[in-house]
Amino acid sequence: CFLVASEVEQTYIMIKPDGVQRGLVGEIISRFEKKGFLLKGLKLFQCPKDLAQEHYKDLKERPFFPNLIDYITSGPVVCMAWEGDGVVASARKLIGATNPLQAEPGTIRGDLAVQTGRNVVHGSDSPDNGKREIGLWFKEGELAQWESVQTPWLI
Ligand code: FUP
Repeated sequence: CFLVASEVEQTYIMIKPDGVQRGLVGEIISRFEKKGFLLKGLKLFQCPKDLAQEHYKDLKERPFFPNLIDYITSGPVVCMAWEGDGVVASARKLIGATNPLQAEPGTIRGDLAVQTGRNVVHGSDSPDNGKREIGLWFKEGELAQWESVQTPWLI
């Protein structure tokens, strides 16, 4: 008999060039670590134009698309894969609304950003897109095969 391990949910989180330039990398990573998700992939990366276009292909017809591509490729980004139950929706909550002026205080965008076009961080919007985006941004072998060593609960 074959046991198929149930797939753990993963999301693609990216600190955008403004987050890197403003020295917010540690602060942003911290929020996901403290929440308790598992870090599976992490790298600083200069995104080529074609990858940015593929990543945001659903927004291709939008008027802000060329600016979005220029922004994402304007400097290095921090690519991350995070894992855990419900990580996709939870990460979106931690990140906050697309427009930082509408993002709640306590969220990353609510605390750290002002402009939609400089909203410091990306998070996948569904588990399927999580898989798609991790596949786009990471190569085979770049994700760590590890489980966090946590102290077991006392009860
Ligand atoms: P989000 O899922 O919150 O990242 O938001 P979207 O996928 O709708 O948008 C992706 C990125 O496009 C945003 F992070 C910033 C940019 N954008 C604009 O520049 N103007 C807009 O009106 C909407 C989005």
